[in-house]
Amino acid sequence: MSEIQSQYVKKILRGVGTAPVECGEAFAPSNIALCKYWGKRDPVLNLPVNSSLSVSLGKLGTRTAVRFADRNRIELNGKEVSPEDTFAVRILEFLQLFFPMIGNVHFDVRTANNIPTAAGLASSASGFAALVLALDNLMGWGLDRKQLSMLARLGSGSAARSVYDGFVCWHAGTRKDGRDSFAEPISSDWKEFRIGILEISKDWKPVSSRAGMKRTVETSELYRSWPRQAADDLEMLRLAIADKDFPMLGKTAENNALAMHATMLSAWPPLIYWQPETIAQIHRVHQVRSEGLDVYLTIDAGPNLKLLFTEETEKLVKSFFPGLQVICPID
Ligand code: 2P0
Repeated sequence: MSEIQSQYVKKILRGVGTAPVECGEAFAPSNIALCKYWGKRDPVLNLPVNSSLSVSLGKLGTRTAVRFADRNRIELNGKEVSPEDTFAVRILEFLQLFFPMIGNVHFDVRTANNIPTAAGLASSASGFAALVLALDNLMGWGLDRKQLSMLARLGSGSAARSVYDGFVCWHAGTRKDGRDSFAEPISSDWKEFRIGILEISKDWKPVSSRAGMKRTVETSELYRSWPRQAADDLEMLRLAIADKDFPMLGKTAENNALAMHATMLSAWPPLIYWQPETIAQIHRVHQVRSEGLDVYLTIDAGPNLKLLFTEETEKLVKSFFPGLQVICPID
C-alpha cells in the first residue's frame, strides 16, 4: 500500500459515517468493453491513458460476502485460497487500503464467479466492484456510485465500470490526483442489443492484462496512435448507442478491439492472446457477415470472442455459433 493510495482513499471517505453490520454482501456484473481500456498513465492510482466504454453483463459476474474475522480467509468459488496466492494477495492488499479508516483487521472474504476467472472475461472487473460494494455494505458507509467506482478502480481499472448495469463510460480524467477518473452510466433502452460469449478456452492467461498493457505502452510503436483512435471510437459509440445504430456500433467496436490487438502484436516480446481456434472463429464471423448477417466481434486480453448482434438475428447467429452464451445486457 502506498502513501498516495491511502491518501486517495482517505479523501474519498472523508466525512462518511459508519454503521457496521455482521456481513456485507453484494453482486457486481462483469463488463465487456466496446472501446477498450489499454494503457495506464499512472499505475499507482490506476489511471488510464484513454477513456473507455463498456456494457455490463446483467446476471453474469461476481457475488461477494465479506466479514471481520480472527485471521484472513479468502474463498473463491467455494474453495479456500492460500493467502500467498496472487488472487488472495491482490484482495488483501486492496482491503489494506482501508486500514487507516477501519484499523488493522482481518477479513473473511467469500467470492464466487459465474464466469471463468481470468480467461479474458473481465472477472477482475466484477470481482473488485463486488468487493467494494460488499465492503461499503459491511461498513454501512452508504457511498454513491461515483465514489464506489473511484474505489473499485484502485483494485482493477475495469472494475470502475462494473458498479453499473447497462452501457457505461469510464472517463480517463486528466487530474494527477485521480479525482476525475470514474465511470458513469449511459442511459439507453436498447433492449434488442445482444452479446454472445463464444468460449474458446477456460485456461488462465499466460500474461495478465496488467503486464500486457505495460509491455505494450513501453515497447509498441503502434501504441502511439491508440489514444487518438480510442477517443474517436468512444464518440462514435456514444452516437451509435443514442441512435440505436447497430452497424455503426458493431463496426466501431470490432475495429477498436482489433486495433488494440495490433498494439499487442507490435509489442516486444509480442503479445498474442489468440489461440488457433480464436482466429478460425474470427474468419467465421467475417464469412457469415459477408453473407449478409449483421454480426460483429470483440476480443479482450484472452482467447475468447464476444459476438455483438441484435434480437432480430439472434436465432440465426446461434445456428452459426453453437454453444454461444447469449446475454441481453439492457433489460
Ligand atoms: C477492457 N481490459 O477495457 C480492457 C480490454 C483487457 C482488454 O480492462 O491492471 O484487469 O487491473 O487495471 O482492469 C483488463 O484490465 O487491468 C481490461 P488493471 P484490468 O476491458
